[in-house]
Amino acid sequence: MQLPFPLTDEPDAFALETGRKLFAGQSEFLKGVVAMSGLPPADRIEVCFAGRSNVGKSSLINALTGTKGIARASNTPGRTQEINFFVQSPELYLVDLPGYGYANAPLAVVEKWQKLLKQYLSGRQTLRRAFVLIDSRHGVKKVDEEIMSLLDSAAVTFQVVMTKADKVKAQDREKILDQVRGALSKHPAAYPELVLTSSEKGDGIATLRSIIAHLD
Ligand SMILES: Nc1nc2c(ncn2[C@@H]2O[C@H](COP(=O)(O)OP(=O)(O)OP(=O)(O)O)[C@@H](O)[C@H]2O)c(=O)[nH]1
Ligand SMILES: [Mg+2]
Repeated sequence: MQLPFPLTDEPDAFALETGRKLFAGQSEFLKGVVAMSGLPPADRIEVCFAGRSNVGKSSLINALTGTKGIARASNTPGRTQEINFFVQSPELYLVDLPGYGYANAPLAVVEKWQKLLKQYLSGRQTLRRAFVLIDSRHGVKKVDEEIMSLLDSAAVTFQVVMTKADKVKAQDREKILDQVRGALSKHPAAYPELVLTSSEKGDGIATLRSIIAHLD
C-alpha cells in the first residue's frame, strides 16, 4: 500500500530552472507588519512560512533567496514577532510569520500574535499556499496541529516542509515522517506531498523554489 504524504519528487530540469530563475531575481525586505492595517496591497501572489519558534523559518527564506541575513535568523527564539514581507523578483511576496509555541512569551503577546495570525491567514486573497515548517527531529506538536486546524478552517492549502534534515540520521527520519503523516491525515487543507529541507546544506531548496514558481 502506498503511504499517503510521500516526499515530493525532484522536479524535472525545466521546472527546476523556472524556480531558479524566479529566485535569481532581486529579493528585498519590504516591511514588518504588526496589524492588518499595515499589510501591503494584495497585488501579487504570496506564500507564507509558519512554524514553531526556532524551527527555521527565517533561515529557509534566507536559503531560498540566497541572501544570507535578509530574514534575520537568530538563536533567540521568538525574535521574529512581526509578519515580515519580502518582495521576490518582483512578482511574489514571501511572508515570514511570527513563530508560535514560544514557551516564555507573555500570554498577552501570544494572544496578540494569534489574533493577527488568524486574521492574516483567513483574510488574504492572494495567499496561495502556507508552508508549515516542522523540525525533522521533533515532528508535529500540539501547537502545529492548532495552526493546521486554523488553515483548514480558512481553507488555505498548506504544505509541510521538514527543516534541519541535516540534524537527523537517515534511520531516524522515517519514524518522524510517519508521525507527521499520521498528523496530516486529519487535516483536509494539507497538501499531499512533503518537502525535506536543510537550509544549512541546501537540500530541498531548489525543489521548494520550483514548487513556489509553479503555484498559480
Ligand atoms: N543545522 C541546521 N540548523 C538550522 C537549519 N535551519 C535553521 N537552523 C538553525 O536554527 C536556529 C533557528 O533558525 P531561525 O531561522 O531563526 O528560526 P525561526 O523559525 O525563524 O525562529 P523565530 O523567528 O524565532 O520563530 C538558528 O540557529 C539556525 O541557524 C538547518 O537547516 N540546519
Ligand atoms: Mg525567524
